[in-house]
Amino acid sequence: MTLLLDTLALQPVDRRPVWVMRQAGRYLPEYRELRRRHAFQDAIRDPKVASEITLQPIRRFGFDGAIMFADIMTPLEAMGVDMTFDPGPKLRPMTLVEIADLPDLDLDRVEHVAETLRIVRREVPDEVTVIGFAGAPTTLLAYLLEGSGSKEYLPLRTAMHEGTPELDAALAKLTTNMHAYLAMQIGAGAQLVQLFDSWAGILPRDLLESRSYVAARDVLAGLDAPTIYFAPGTGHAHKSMGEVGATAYGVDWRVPIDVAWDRIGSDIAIQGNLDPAILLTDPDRIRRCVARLLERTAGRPGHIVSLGHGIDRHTPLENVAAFIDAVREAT
Ligand code: 1CP
Repeated sequence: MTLLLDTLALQPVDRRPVWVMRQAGRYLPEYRELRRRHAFQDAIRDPKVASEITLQPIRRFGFDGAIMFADIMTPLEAMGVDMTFDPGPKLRPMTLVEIADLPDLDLDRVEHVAETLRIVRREVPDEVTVIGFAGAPTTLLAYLLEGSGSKEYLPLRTAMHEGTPELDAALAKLTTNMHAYLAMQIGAGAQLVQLFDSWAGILPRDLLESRSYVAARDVLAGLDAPTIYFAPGTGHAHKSMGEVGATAYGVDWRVPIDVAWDRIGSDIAIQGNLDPAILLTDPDRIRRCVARLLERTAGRPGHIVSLGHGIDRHTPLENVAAFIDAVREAT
């Protein structure tokens, strides 16, 4: 067992584990250096490069979790969806019927993901937990209908309100395939998987509950590893989030972590939730904010220390170090 896995199992630990979303990414000079030589999608498709990028933040900062380098859209490319990245995904917007009719994920076409995980599992120190991930059906649907990221996700919200059989079919297609994709990752060495529902929070509570949480639950059900469900901006629907049935829940910075924890459930672990903007300030402020965060969960097993969303690419390295040191020193 690792620190992260013990924490997920609500076991008492000597200190709290820490890792951050997007830790393998653009704030790291060694990432930017590799990306000068490899385009984003090529880097993901080459297990040597992808595993190296996964390991970069572990070597530099000693995070307790190593999240594999890929994108939530990677398995959709292996279901025949063409896209580019600039820096986020860009694709031809699809209809619900086109999404429902996509071919099922060809596991041979994501063999590079399995190989990346095998390499990472071999190379990381035993105490570091290897983390796999997928996008949740609502969030993948948002990109497929819109063709890119957006502020409003009106095509998603419209389709969710209409609630047609075609919506059910499109969500079912994404649900079964992301379940298979995560099961493959666990087989290849992922010890923990996180489901990213990054844009679900744009939905009203009733649709989150009747659609997003149900789909997320079905993706995670029966997987042979602990799971984390991360859906930022869902403070309006924390009380029912436990229905997803994950081992742990990631919370953003908007709600105090202890308040979110009580709302989501007591027999679960929780991950978060420092505002990534705090890492853009200065080491002294970061230490104070970390101390306040840790006070809020003091004496309660099951807290994975992290940010409320991905680390910003302009984050100074010394601030990341101050963040991790503050967590470590606090025990
Ligand atoms: O180098 C570059 O220019 C690419 C930037 C980049 C990176 C580093 C993208 C494009 N994706 C990634 C890696 C990535 N994406 C990881 C790797 C592991 C790690 O966390 O270190 C992960 C887990 C993701 C997941 C992801 N991709 C999410 C969910 C997490 C979140 O932040 O909410 C989302 C929403 C995406 C879509 C996406 N891909 C890339 C960008 C910039 C975006 C978001 C912006 C947009 O929608 O336009």
